[in-house]
Amino acid sequence: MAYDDLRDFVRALDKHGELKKVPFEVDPYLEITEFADRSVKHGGPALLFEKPKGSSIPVLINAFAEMRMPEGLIGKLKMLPKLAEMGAFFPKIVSDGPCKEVVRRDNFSLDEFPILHCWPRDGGRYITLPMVFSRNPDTGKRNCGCYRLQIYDQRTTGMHWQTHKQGAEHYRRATSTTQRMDVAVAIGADPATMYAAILPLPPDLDEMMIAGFLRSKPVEMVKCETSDLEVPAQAEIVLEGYVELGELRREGPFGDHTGFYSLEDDYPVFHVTCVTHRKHPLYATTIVGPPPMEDFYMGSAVGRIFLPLMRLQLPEIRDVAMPAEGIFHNLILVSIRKSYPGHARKVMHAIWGLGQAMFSKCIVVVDEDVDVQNVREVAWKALNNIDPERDIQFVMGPVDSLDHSSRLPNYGSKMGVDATRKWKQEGFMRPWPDVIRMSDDVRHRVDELWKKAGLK
Ligand SMILES: Cc1cc2nc3c(=O)[nH]c(=O)nc-3n(C[C@H](O)[C@H](O)[C@H](O)COP(=O)(O)O)c2cc1C
Ligand SMILES: [Mn+2]
Repeated sequence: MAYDDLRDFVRALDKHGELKKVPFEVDPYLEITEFADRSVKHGGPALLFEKPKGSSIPVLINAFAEMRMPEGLIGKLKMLPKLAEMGAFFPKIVSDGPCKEVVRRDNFSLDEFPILHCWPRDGGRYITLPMVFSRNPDTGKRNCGCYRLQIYDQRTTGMHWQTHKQGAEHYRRATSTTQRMDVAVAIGADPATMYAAILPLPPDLDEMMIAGFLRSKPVEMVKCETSDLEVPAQAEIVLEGYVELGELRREGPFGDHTGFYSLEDDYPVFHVTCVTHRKHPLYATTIVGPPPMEDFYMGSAVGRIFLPLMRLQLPEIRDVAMPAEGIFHNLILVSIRKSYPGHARKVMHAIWGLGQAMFSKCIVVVDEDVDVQNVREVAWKALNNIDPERDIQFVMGPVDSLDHSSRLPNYGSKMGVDATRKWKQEGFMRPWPDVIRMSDDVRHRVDELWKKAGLK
């Protein structure tokens, strides 16, 4: 993760044979999506489209797919709980940076960028992998989140921060004090910095500090031209601007990471007032759609980061898995060391109370001897272990904004399945059977006889 910037990362991908350059013209209208979708489903390389139709700026996609997440990252992530003791990675303010090589206050148009129209029935073109910076009006703390931006015209976009996200919270808080809220959007940076934008961190915990930790080097931040916000100095492209409080506009539809088109809804409007970029910028993007896509791999790494953090609060958790088909929040498989009656339900409620894990639509809790990374084993044992009426619990609460099945936007039901072995203290008086297993001596003997019989 110790890359200086996006192009440094691209060079490394290239050197390791993980990058395919496409030297001929490909259309950002649907065609790049089809390339990226086919490639990610086959474990293909990152793609660099050198001649996107209609723009002189190359498009990078699938750079985070497969296990290109550098190995070192995973090890580092396990150390995150110790972050509080480290503190040495606070972002550093610098006075200038490559993202300012070209400053355009008036003479810019978003049409110059190779922004994808991802799927046939999308409402337009979307910037899909931005780092959106805003400040908490009460505490002054920075937030960076990845929220898509629908292009409305040359200088305005949608601002798709969902209601539970930090950007939306800043917006709500700003409403009482000002008319406008400054927002800055950076596109393309070193992978740790880009990655930090999707981390579901607690409010007011600076993503840029975590990025510094992941890359073992503080992120250098430079002040915007037109506001007091700061952006990563090594970014490829920066859009500066504001959202007008109270101004909402129809956003969507968008072929989303659920694999369905997410519905249209009203979101704030981002007015771009200044664009800065490198002399020859790269445009980093992604597509989402029927899983698994690039975001599945990004999200899986998030899962691994948060397991050690979750275990700080809930040490009984052995392991957690989020199968691709569950698109993260729809299905969470959890194994626990069960210690007291009702323990599985305590864990479900704890997860529903934990940051963005509140969206977990179905939580299945199993005993620690079940390998949650093996979906077949979970299905087999869990389905055997449950008396549905007794072991399935429904609760009401906040649900993901993208959930198209909930009775209301953002509010609906969730399900917890207690698939642990039931105890007497839980009122279960029948004997509980063991899983069938052949005895070791017979297995060893048949190992020999197997060969003798000529079986393979
Ligand atoms: C490719 C990609 C696109 C995303 N698009 C959005 C989006 O449009 N709106 C949104 O609220 N969250 C989106 N997310 C999820 C957020 O980035 C994620 O919830 C993050 O934790 C938000 O940061 P925050 O906790 O600082 O608000 C996206 C994630 C990825 C990987
Ligand atoms: Mn945040």
